Amino acid sequence: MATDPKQNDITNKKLDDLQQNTEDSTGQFLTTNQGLKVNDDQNSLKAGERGPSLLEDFILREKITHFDHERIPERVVHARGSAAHGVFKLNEDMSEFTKAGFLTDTSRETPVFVRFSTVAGSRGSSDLARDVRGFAVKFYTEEGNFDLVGNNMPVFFIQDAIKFPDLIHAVKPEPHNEIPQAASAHDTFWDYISNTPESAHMIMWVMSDRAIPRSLRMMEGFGVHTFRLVNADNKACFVKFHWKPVLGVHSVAWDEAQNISGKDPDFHRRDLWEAIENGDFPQWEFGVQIVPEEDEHKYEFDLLDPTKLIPEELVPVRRIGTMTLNRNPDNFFAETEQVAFHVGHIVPGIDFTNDPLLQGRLFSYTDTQLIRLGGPNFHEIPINRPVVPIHNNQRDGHMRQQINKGKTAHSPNGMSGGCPFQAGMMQGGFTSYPERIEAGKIRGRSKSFFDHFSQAKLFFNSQTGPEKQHITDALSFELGKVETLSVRERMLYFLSQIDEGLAGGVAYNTGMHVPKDLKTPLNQTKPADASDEEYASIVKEGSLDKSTALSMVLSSPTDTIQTRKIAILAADGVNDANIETIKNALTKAGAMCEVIAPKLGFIAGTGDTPVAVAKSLLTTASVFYDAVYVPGGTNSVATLEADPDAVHFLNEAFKHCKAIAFDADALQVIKATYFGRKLPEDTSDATVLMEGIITGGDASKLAQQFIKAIAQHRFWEREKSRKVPA
Ligand code: HDE
Repeated sequence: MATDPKQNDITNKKLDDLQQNTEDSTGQFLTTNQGLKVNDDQNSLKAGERGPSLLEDFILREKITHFDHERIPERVVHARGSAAHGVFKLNEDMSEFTKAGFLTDTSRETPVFVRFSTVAGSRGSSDLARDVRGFAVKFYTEEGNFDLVGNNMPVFFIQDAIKFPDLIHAVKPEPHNEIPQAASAHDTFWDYISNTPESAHMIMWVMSDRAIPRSLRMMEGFGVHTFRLVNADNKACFVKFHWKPVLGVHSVAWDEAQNISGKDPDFHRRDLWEAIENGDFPQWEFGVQIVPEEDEHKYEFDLLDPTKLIPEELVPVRRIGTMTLNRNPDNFFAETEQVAFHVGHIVPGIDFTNDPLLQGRLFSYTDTQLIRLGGPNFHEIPINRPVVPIHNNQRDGHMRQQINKGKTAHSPNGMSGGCPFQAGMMQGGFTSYPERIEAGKIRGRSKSFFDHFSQAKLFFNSQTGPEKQHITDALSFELGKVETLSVRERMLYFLSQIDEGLAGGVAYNTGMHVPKDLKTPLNQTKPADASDEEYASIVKEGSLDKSTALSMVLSSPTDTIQTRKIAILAADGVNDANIETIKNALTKAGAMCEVIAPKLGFIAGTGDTPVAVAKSLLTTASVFYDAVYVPGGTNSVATLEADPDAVHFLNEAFKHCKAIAFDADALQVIKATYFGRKLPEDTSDATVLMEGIITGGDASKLAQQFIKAIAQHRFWEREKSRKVPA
């Protein structure tokens, strides 16, 4: 159950107090970094009014030097991010499984800081690139920080950390010309993938609409790896972590995503910021899939393999708490940029498994902060500080903030009475789960990791028709941009291992044939020392044909229009009474309406009140809205019908499968569009003319039908006729 998000300010205040390092210049004099009041910040010190500047000008030099050093290295991956503060509230005591305080004490509110990101692009790249999204949560718990550094997809491309640099080199812009930015649609990426069969499952996810979310607020989150929970009796179980967005999981259309990338590269960042400013606090339910230790080998996949998920039909997701994001950062750099996540930041009650990807990550995250944040004291940056005190014998290093008192910095010591003491288990000291390991030292992988295609098939088969079509289209787009024909060919063969129809569709769109076999086989599909028989026993087709939870369309609620954005197209002479009725009904249902007209300012309504225009056709576009309403009014209709931008707006909304409602007397505007020509003439009583296209009736009846349509999110079935000139 969701908590009332507006109650949570106390926790944020607590976090601020504990990490205090804020500055407010209101009413203050300008000073140098040494606290000297500055008398002139606009002119440098010169020898005479027209003379040379003087080296003596320490104020100029301090200001410019600081400026010269403003940039720090961007994250090598996940450089583009947006973040927010919030709170986590547990609803169900999990002490049966874990001793972690924030998962057992339902009275606690744990402050969190969450950073969402894309992976491939640089800091300034577009939010709507086709990409997996980072979903990293820092819980400031009373036992220290716990970071759940996950993604919006439950699996990953590779099974072993040693492959990560190659994967990232392949997806990043190509090294000779640094093209393309934030896009996987290029030769090196697909060359790598076509030689990496273990990526099959993840490729299905990134080619699905999950890779182009409608909003960061409408994404699921996953811890990806299997972790361990450990209870007070030191009994462990396996766990997968989930975030389920209360608003459901929704995407935009690929053509829409590409348009948005040009018109507003900050689309997701802006959306998150504005939702929080408006008090529409994004919420997720926190879920766990728990597998008893004795069931470790029960499934047809290996729990340690990060290219596999546990289907929700096999192990349901228990929703145990709610996270609410309720405060925007005060300063992007200090917080969103300097936040340092690490999978190794854990608390008693949670532990790792031997997933080889997770094990490699345990090294990487501290290492990356050292170069990015400049030294070992990055934990002292306010956003990274735990809310509990730190006591240890670590000292010095670049930019040390802590002034440690006393003369001992060694342990064991007698001079300081042995302080700081080691904490025993009963005193909350962290102890690693004593997993028993007996093994030879090898470079290799378990045979249980070699079934690369079963879950890729499960994912593809679980999609609805339009979702499958989107995957085919996305692959056709990506491979269509690949210039090396042998790479395309290998990929078609690769896809044929997942689904013949999928491979055939992509082959058709790219003017190729699906090869029956390859001259050089796909690497690593089969363990080198496995017989065909043994291999057949590894590749057990799963016990499931389909999993509803894998389809966004089938698993997301279609009964809410909370925070959807609706465009109202209008011009002088519009029926302002109808605008009011529709706007009130939609706003009451939680949506946001904006009037869009040929120019900014006000337009005259048929009633007495002028109507305020939020955006002009020049400054906005239909890709920024979830639905469109065209009110009547003779002059408004005549203006819009003759305005190519208004007609384009509607064509595009149609092409992107959005709900469109119009008053019966606005039919002329619709008739001017491409799709209007195909509509039946019946405009009687709140009639649905085609999926998601509604008209007629009085404004309040129309509003009710419109709300139902907007709640469907998109009418993908309409895509068959989507070759619209928009
Ligand atoms: Fe990361 N990853 N990663 N990663 N990752 C980083 O750490 C790395 C992986 C993820 O908003 C880096 O601070 C390796 C999987 C997120 O600040 C770096 C491997 C998953 C973020 C790094 C992986 C992730 C990062 C770059 C393979 C999903 C952004 C900057 C073993 C479960 C966090 C930084 C933020 C960031 C390394 C694989 C998620 C270089 C070596 C799998 C959400 O340390």
